[in-house]
Amino acid sequence: MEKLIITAAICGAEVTKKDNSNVPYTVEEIVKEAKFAYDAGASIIHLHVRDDSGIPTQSFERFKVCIDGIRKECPDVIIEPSTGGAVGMNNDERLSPVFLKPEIASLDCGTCNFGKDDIFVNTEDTIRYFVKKMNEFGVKPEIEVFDKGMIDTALRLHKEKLLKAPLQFNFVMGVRGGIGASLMDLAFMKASIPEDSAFTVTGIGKAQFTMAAMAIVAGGHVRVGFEDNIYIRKGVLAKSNGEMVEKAVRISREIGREIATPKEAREILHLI
Ligand code: KMH
Ligand code: ZN
Repeated sequence: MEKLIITAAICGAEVTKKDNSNVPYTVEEIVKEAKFAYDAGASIIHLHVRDDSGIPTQSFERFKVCIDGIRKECPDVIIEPSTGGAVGMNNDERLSPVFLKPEIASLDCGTCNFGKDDIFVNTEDTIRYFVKKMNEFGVKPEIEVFDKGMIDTALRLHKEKLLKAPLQFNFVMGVRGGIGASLMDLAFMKASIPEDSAFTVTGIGKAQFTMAAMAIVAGGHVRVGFEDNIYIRKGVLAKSNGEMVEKAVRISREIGREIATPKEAREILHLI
């Protein structure tokens, strides 16, 4: 089987130090967490940034400093900034890291309830605007889908040649408001994308490692990290993103699937 690409979503925008004191905020903490994840086997860092007090920001300068810092410690890692940011941010704010011309960035392909009282808004016009900017700056979109209809939206844009093959999907499964996190849900999502696409599975909360195991067996790739889950096992807070990556590596190796280096990940995702 193709080697496994592990993405570490080291920080996110929602989780705080109150949830787990190891969630990184400062540049130094973000770089340290990226390095732990990279050393453990992550080839992609999915990056959100915060100000020092922990408030999510899409500041161009903050992204630049964090990316430069990560680059120093993890020279070949793939850095994938978020264009999702946090609920409530405006489009131009969200797009700012694209102007740093990363190899890849997230592209959220639909609107959904996000938790009990938040709505994560991505209208079709927004998605088109983001794709055009990403194409203009040579950034590959990782298509984030929180539900099956978002795959259909992406495929519509693909048909119009706005999104170019091979597509890279991230199935985010178990968000309150999105698709669930079960084997049946994953089979449905996998069957809905073109055969030449790649997919990563992100299981939210307690679904993180069960969905990771399913993705590994199904030929997909895996995302873990504080953005999506704060526990290493039931009731035990994770010490670092590195600890979560190590667990994904162990599961994969037990099943007989080796881990991709950043160079191999670039080949698999056609980034080179
Ligand atoms: N923070 C969420 C509202 C992404 O990175 O593109 C959106 C999110 C998705 O995290
Ligand atoms: Zn994110």
